[in-house]
Amino acid sequence: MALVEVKVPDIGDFDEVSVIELLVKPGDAVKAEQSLITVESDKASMEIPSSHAGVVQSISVQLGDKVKQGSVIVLLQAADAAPTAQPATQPAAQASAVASSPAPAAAVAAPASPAAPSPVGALEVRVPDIGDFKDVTVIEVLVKPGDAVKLEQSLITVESDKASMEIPSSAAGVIKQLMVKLGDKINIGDLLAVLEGAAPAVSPAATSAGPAAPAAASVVAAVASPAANAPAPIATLAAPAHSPTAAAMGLPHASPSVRKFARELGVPLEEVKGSGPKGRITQDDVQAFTKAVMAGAAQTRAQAAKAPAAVSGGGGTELGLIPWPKVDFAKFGPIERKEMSRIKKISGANLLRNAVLIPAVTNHDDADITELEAFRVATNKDNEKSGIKVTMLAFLIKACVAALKKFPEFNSSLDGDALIYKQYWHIGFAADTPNGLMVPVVKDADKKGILQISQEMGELAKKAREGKLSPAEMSGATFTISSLGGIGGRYFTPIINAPEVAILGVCKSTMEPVWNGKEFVPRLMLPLSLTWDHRVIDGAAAARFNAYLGQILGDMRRVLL
Ligand code: CAO
Repeated sequence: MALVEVKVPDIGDFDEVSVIELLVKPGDAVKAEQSLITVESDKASMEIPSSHAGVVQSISVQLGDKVKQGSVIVLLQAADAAPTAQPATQPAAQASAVASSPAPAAAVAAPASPAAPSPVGALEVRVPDIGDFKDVTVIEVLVKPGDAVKLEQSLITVESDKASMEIPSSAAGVIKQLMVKLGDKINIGDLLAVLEGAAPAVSPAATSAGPAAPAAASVVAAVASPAANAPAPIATLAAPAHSPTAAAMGLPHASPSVRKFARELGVPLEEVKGSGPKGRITQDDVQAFTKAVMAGAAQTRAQAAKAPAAVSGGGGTELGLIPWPKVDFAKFGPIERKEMSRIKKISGANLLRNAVLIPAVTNHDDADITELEAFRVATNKDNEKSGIKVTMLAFLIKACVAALKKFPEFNSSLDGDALIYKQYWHIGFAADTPNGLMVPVVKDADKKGILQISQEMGELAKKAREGKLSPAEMSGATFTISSLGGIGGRYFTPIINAPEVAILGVCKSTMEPVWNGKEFVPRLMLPLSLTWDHRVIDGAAAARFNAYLGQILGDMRRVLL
């Protein structure tokens, strides 16, 4: 054990930056590369991580202090005197070790050269030098074609496995073309957008480490603010109700670690009030918000912001629940504690919201699929060579589209006191994966045949299991099917995947004696469980939906009518 001074590493052009957040306190055990403080210049912010693991003895800086390369941040009782990458014999070595950690060295805007201002025309905005970030994933697209953007307004958020950052625009103008989409992998120099309109009067040029400035009217984005990423738009069984673009309306001000923390808890940062400098959201704010929601205090606010219709009848009430039981399980026997996967944490928060906010009712019914199953088996025989396997789920998707067309409110979403009727039929299906439930979406299922749907489902389910689904492949569903048919069970009560208003649960079909008016005959019966939002749908409509679905599954030729 040795005492080690952790110093500010080489942080590029960041000179004399302000300390805006202290992320640790004396006595805290920190891991190597754990963020210690957040600093901010007038252009960007970044976290400074620890070069060693150990216990914080004292903190050498205060909020508001100006620090620069070599300033001592904390005194650490190090578990191991060796820094994370290179020996800490001198500040520079220590700095470079730290610089390769989660907080990327931000490229800082430099004044444009006199030649830079170009006449009104097309301007290319490219990915600037984003330090160690390579092949990073676009997790948010904050603008769309036609949007007017200001200089340095964030265009997208990217995320590596270590941290996230926003990529701002290097020029003001109107977005003519957006060259990236959710899920894309990007690297330094990639073209993000083409702007037109305003001349980049004060557009920044690339830093020395940045890509070479493209010729003529193209401008290279040069500021990479590491300070953001809102909840990733991962569609789980309960996809977030808000769209990723909502964040663009007023991006919350928070450091990457706070954003990561918020995302893990499923906390929407747009709804958190920041108590830090310039309204910055701190970890304490996120914790306080979570506590308030759990205690019911923020329920009304959450409803108003995320499910407006939930309060359109006149204000929510506090849940007034008793606290969650705290049990020392180890007292009763051996235990093992395991962190839940990120997907489970996100889907858990969404499921809780949907279960609490939606007045959901489930209708159970059975469909006679005797003939359909025979047809399915025959189809699979005929198509043996194609490698495409047709399961009942593909027919269910097609049958649901027909029922959704007949009962359009099942394909709608609440928007305040209005209903949005969607003129497209994108069907999500719950897929069981090692990391938790995912809901890939078969887009435009109305335009696809059973074989195409089966093939797509197979590919999407495989990607889901491998954790390779892109956000785009999990968004846009208008209705979801959760099939446990391959596993078993009779009926269950699935939770609606907001902002959808209904979900169909399906269990394993069984051969049953069915009375045909004269005698009992063996029929293959498929158990259906339809959960619906009672604010939008009533029981009679739900019963009719199930009955119609049953008729279609009984004779798929009805789909053609
Ligand atoms: N009745 C009887 N058998 C059924 C059936 C049903 N309703 N649905 C599927 N089967 C059969 C299939 O025909 C297949 O049989 P064979 O192996 O003999 O060919 C077998 O069950 C396995 O099917 P599958 O699960 O591979 O395929 P699928 O198209 O039915 O489902 C998928 C695909 C991805 C939805 C599924 O694998 C899955 O993950 N299901 C779990 C969904 C889930 O967890 N829902 C709960 C959400 S709420 O927590």
